[in-house]
Amino acid sequence: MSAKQSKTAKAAPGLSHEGREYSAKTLHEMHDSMLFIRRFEEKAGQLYGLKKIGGFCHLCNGQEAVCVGVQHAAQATDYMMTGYRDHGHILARGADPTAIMAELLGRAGGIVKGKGGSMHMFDSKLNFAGGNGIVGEQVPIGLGFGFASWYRDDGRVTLCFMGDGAINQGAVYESLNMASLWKLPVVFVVENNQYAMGTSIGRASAETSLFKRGISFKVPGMHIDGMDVLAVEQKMSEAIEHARSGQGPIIVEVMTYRYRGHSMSDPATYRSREEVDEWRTGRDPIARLQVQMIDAGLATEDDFKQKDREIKKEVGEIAKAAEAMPEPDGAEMWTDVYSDPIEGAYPYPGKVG
Ligand SMILES: Cc1ncc(C[n+]2csc(CCOP(=O)(O)OP(=O)(O)O)c2C)c(N)n1
Ligand SMILES: [Mg+2]
Repeated sequence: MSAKQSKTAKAAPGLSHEGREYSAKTLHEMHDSMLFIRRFEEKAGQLYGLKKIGGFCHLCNGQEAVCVGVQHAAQATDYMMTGYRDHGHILARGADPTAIMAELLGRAGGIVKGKGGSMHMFDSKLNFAGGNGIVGEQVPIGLGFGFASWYRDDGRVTLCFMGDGAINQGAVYESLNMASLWKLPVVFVVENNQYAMGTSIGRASAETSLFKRGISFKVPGMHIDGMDVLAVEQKMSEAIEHARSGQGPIIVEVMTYRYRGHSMSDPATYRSREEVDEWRTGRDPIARLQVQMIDAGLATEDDFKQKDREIKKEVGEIAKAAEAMPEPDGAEMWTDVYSDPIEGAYPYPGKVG
C-alpha cells in the first residue's frame, strides 16, 4: 500500500450504506473477492476455449456480488449448497483457488480429486454441499441440512441457492412446505439472472416475482438488487437472522445477470446486445463498488488498476500450478462412491488404469 493510499484510508475509515457501516478493510475484501472471481472465471473461459477444460462449464461473470455479499452476511459454520454455477460461490466461501482450478482441469489436486469438474465443487470442511448438476436437486438437500440443524439445535443456518429456472421444480415446493411446517433455519436464495438456459423468465414462469413463491406455504420473501454487494450483504444479514432466530425459512430473490452464455457452449443469441450492455456497463457490481469507494476516499482508480494487475497475475499463476498437476489415477474411479464400502469389494474385478 502506498503512503498516499494509507493516508487516505486513515482519513476515511469506511462508508455508511443505508444506515449500515462498512470498514475500509471489509470493502476492500469485498471488492478484491469479486474481482478475483471475475478474473478467475475469465481464465476458466480461456482454458475452456483452449480445450484444456472439458465437459460442462458454467461461469458466473456478472453475479459476483451475490457470491460475495452472501458470504459476508453468513457465518463459516452455516451450510451452503448451490447448482452447477458454483465456482464463484465456493471461491467466496474461502476454498483454495488452485484446487478449484485443478478441479476444472480434471487434476488429482482438484477439490474433489478431479472427479467432479465444474458442476461438482464440494468441500465439507467449508460446509459447502455442492455444486449440483441436476436442476433443483440441492433444494431438498438444503431442507435436510436445515432439518439436521433444527434437530441438533446447532444454531446454523442453511443457505440454499437456486436459479430462476430451478424454482419451477416440484421438489422446491415440497421443500418450502416442510421447511415452513417445521420452522427450519433455511434461507432459500433465488439467483434470478432472468434466464434458464435460453428461456427467459417470462416464458417459463406465470409469476415472475419469485420472492412471492412461498406465499401459500407461509414462507416470507424479500427482493434484492443483486448487482449491489452492499445491498446483498445487508438484506441477507436480515434474512439469515430471521432463520437463525427460529422464525423459519425465508426466500430471498436476488436480481442479477450473467454476462456470458448459459454454459461455454451457448452463444446466447436469445439476448439483445443492448440488454447485455445495459447490465454489463450500467450495473456492473465491481464498477459500482469501485465508484462508491472512490467517492468515499478509500481508494483511487489507480489503486484499482494496480489491484487488477495483481489479481490477473495471481490467477495466471494459479492456472499454471493447476495445469502442472497430474491427472487422477484410474483407480480413483472406485473411491468416494459409497461412504462405507463393502470390505473386499474394491477394487472392482474389471481393473482400471
Ligand atoms: C432436472 C434437470 N432438468 C433439466 C436440466 C438441464 N438444464 C441445465 S441448466 C438448466 C436451466 C436452469 O436455469 P436456472 O435455474 O435459472 O439457473 P442458471 O443457469 O440461470 O444459473 C436446465 C434446464 C438439468 N440439468 N436438470
Ligand atoms: Mg437463471
